[in-house]
Amino acid sequence: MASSIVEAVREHARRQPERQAIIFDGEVISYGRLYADTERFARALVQAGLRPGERVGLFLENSPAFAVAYLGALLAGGVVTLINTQYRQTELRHILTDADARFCVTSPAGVAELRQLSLPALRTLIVAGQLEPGNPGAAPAQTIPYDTFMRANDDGEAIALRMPAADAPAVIGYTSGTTGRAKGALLLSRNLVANITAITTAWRWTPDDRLLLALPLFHTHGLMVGLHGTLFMGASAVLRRKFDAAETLAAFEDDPAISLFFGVPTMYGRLVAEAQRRGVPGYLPRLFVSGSAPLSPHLFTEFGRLFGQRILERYGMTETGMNLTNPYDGERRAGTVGGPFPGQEARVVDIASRAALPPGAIGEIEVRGPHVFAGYINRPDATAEAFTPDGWFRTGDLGSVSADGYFTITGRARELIISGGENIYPREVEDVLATHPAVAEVAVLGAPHEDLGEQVVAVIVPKAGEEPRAEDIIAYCRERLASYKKPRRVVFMEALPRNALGKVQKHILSERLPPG
Ligand code: MCA
Ligand code: AMP
Repeated sequence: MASSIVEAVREHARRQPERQAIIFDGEVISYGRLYADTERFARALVQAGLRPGERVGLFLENSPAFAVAYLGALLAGGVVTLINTQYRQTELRHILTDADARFCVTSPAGVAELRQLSLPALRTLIVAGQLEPGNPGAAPAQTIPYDTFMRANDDGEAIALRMPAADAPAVIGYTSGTTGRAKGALLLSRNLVANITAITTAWRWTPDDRLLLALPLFHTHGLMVGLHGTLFMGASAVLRRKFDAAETLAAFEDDPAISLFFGVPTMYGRLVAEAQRRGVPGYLPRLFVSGSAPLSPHLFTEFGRLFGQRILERYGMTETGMNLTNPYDGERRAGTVGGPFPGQEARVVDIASRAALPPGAIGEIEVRGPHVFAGYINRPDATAEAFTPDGWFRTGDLGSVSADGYFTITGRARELIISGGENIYPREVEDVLATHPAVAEVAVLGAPHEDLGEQVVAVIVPKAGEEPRAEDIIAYCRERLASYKKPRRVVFMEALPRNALGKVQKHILSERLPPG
């Protein structure tokens, strides 16, 4: 078995170079080409001065270039730092500085965003896509078009490349922190391999499978489940820039080879609505998987009724990849996330005593196994807090386990809003809104939303004499943070309910929200 994702790609390329790996915009990228491009990218990185362990930011939309840059950075000994393309100044400044990124692969739109920041450590910016003439790039970083970069070592000295070692740091995924500052979760190469081995086994992934991959590759779900599974198995993926329900149903109809679909619950809600309008395609994948946010039993049932298939719900985190899964064979139980993947452990513990709880009792879910990350970069305090002395990772999710081993996620020990599969920490949004000149106090909370699962609501106490408008509050947020973090509702109040210690009582606030 391959000991890294890159090695798996090399092996498939050696054995069957013509085998299809990625299909994008009608173009087929074979394993042979994918691995050849990966080596070229890796050599170009080494030639450009990348040293082992240096961070390479990927701030890029879905495309074959994403896969090449990802694999190439790993083969060159770099550590890939994943960056959500919706991130704006506040998030980008923090992540690129915290990760000390030396290289970044991005789009022309990404360059425009990065140009506004001061990032002295960033040496080279590789731009996939057409940079407008006269675009100065993002000095002081050297800005190079992706195609030029790929040719950089074509006639150069021979550069030897080494497959990533099992213990090599591989990927940093940023996950929101309770303090409003995202933490970089560092996964080692062996964590990625352990998790994808477990996933492919549990879901009976075969080389003949074809995945419709419309999830963003900068997240765990798209990358470490979708792309890794495909490349590990030597299977294929039809990669999309983004999700569209009508296009997805049309793809099932047009390409009967598509056998897998993974999505967040919002995508399943939209597939149901679309199928109600235009009918269910004649061909369907053999497996539909949902995760990243709770799938409501109602949606599970509706989908089953219409599509004749039971969605397999699973549970994961950036720090761990996938932890719990409903069974492939056997009962896929609505409202539950099943049990541990092969080779992994999970349990529910009492929040206060940390003792393991019996079936049915609600506590914090803890997980353990070879898939669990190495720690948060630059945050030994947060890393120490996240683990028990005997190596269990505290997920911060609340739940229970049934007597027959099915886990149910019932809530979160940390304040987190999940909107359309994107995570938002209220504190991040509060910190930004608190700087608005007309805002005296602010509290941000989640409220149910039909399409997105949850939506962001901001409750604002204006400064004396100020009358801010909801549109201005939303625009203020949108300029500074990823657009999905902006409030969808803004409610004005004269005061926030606080407890004796002065802490905002969000559960009371939630009850006091006017309907809307
Ligand atoms: C887009 N918008 C959103 C969201 N997405 N608002 C709230 N929540 C969202 N999730 C806003 C945009 O900012 C924009 O606003 C407007 O909607 C239209 O943007 P567009 O890109 O067209 O939206 P969309 O195509 O409808 O996107 C919805 C989506 C997308 C397809 C559900 O959010 C998505 O791909 N979500 C999946 C995220 C994901 O992969 N999560 C996994 C994380 P404006 O016009 O004002 O700019 S990994 C994870 O959670 C763990 C490990 C796990 O277990 O998997
Ligand atoms: P992230 O911070 O992107 O790693 O998101 C991980 C979080 O998503 C978990 O801690 C859960 O709160 C949530 N999550 C993932 N899958 C599920 C699921 N199937 N049901 C409920 N919550 C989920």
